[in-house]
Amino acid sequence: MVDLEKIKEKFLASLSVLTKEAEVLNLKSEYVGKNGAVSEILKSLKDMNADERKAFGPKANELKDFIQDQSTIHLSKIEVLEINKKLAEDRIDISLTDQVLVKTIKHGGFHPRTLVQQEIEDIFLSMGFDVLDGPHIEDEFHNFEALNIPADHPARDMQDTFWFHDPHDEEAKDKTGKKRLLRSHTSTIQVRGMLGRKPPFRFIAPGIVFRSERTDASHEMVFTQLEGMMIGKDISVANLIYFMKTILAEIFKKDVEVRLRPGYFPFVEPGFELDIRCLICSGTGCSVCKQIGWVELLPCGMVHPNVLKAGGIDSDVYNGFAFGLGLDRLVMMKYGIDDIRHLQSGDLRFNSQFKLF
Ligand code: FA5
Repeated sequence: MVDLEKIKEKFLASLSVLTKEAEVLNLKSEYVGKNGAVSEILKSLKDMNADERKAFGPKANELKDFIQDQSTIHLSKIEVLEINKKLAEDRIDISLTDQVLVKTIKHGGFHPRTLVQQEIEDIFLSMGFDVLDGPHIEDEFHNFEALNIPADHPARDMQDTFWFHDPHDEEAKDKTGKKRLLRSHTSTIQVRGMLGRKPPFRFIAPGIVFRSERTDASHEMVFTQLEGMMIGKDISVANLIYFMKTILAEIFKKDVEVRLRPGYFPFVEPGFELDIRCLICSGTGCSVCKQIGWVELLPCGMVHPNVLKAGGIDSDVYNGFAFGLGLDRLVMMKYGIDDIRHLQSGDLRFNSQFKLF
């Protein structure tokens, strides 16, 4: 008679070392498969007499059930081990994921001009100024005439203007009879801002302007200015200078060397040029300051009575100052940018050096 206990022990010994599902299934098949050892024993029951079958049959069937159950239990154990192994290997490493994200996702950033413009707007807003906007396509009146620069005035040649029509051709007017141009300075907003406002008032107007100029390290054809105007009673040149210096100190957050010299602009009298000591070369001379150590930054002056009149203001009662900050040059000084053309380059390597979103 076959020793069922021995078969059971042998099976358990073999099963205990198995680590793979296929191995367990093979072993199970060796015992209880179609031609397995225990299956053969069960087949042989028919050749036994009734007593033998009664004694042996249930035990053989028990062994068969035992082998099947143990195989199932062992398979579950293997499955649990495999799941745990996978969990350990595939653990989500949050720090790693972050590093990968930082490396692969390109964040947008603010253009340095936007940063400086926002900062200046905040400074002026805190001092009670309004922030105005104006059209890029202008007419002769707002760009020149209202600013005390009549036709044929030599000052028209101070800024190389982009005309939509030939300015010397009297017929070259648009449907409204006005000659159109791309504004050559933000001073166009002086009269637009004055009309409809009652003194005292103050406003700034940042925006792009256009000039048909040769470009170099400090000159662009499309660049940004920030116009400012303050109108009231008894405003003096001392007020103007105090304002300009306060603003520069707020922007640079350190003392910067400036110089004031007479400047001619038909729309102000007296007029000044406010230059800043070049911060690219610390005044020793470079391509930005044209080797002179100073950069023209903030022309300004007391508003000419003719301009006040064009803006509907009584020049016998009110006066005030205006200025036209070269915003791009200010950005260059603040960030140490040695060529204005970087600002318009669209080069992401340049842009991404500044504050990210
Ligand atoms: C004007 O445009 C006057 N409208 C400014 C003004 C306003 C004077 C109010 C008085 C009262 P100007 O052409 O100098 O002035 O330009 C003003 C500033 O813009 C310059 O000081 C300079 O900083 C900047 N700027 C001028 N041309 C360029 C250019 N091609 N590229 C970059 N910045 C320029």
